[in-house]
Amino acid sequence: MDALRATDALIVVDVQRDFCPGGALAVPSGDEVVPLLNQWLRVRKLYKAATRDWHPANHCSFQRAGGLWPDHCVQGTPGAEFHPGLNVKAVDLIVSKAADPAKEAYSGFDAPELPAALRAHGVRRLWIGGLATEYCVKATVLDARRQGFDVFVIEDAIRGIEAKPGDIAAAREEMARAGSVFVQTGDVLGRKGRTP
Ligand code: VGL
Ligand code: ZN
Repeated sequence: MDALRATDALIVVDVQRDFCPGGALAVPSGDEVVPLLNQWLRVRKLYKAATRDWHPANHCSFQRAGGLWPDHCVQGTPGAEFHPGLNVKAVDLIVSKAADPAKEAYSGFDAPELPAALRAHGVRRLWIGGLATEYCVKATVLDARRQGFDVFVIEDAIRGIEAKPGDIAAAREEMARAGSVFVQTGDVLGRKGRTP
């Protein structure tokens, strides 16, 4: 397995209360990614970004506006907070996305400050985990590939919604077809979360 490099970055996607069990749009076992991503957040060498879904109360993706989803991750509400166990203090950049009421934005790259910061830091390769596999993780991974980054998907640190059977598998296939590589945390960081 590839060793981590100084030109690598971690992107933690949408690990927020509303996407975890008990939240408004809970991803099954979504909270299980937290201890794994905390291991990644301990790696000093990585530039670290965390995206958050950051909707205004009248966002077009909400069912009462004709969208697909129950109200979730409304700016400034408890559901929009990062999971309380996530080591947010270790994050270098928080990226808020989908704040325009008229636009859905699943990808972290929809917020221009993410690609700008990655380029400013000379980042070439991305390690990506978080929620949800078929939506914001997939969209972020595909945009990263389009923008020329090498992408590693942290397989044990993603969880999906599986609105219908096969959705997660299809998303994984799409990410693999786009040239991203699936890795396990322990294979990269060592079994005890040792930092290489
Ligand atoms: C997401 C559905 C709606 C996600 C965001 O973070 O994957 N999914 N908004
Ligand atoms: Zn959303």
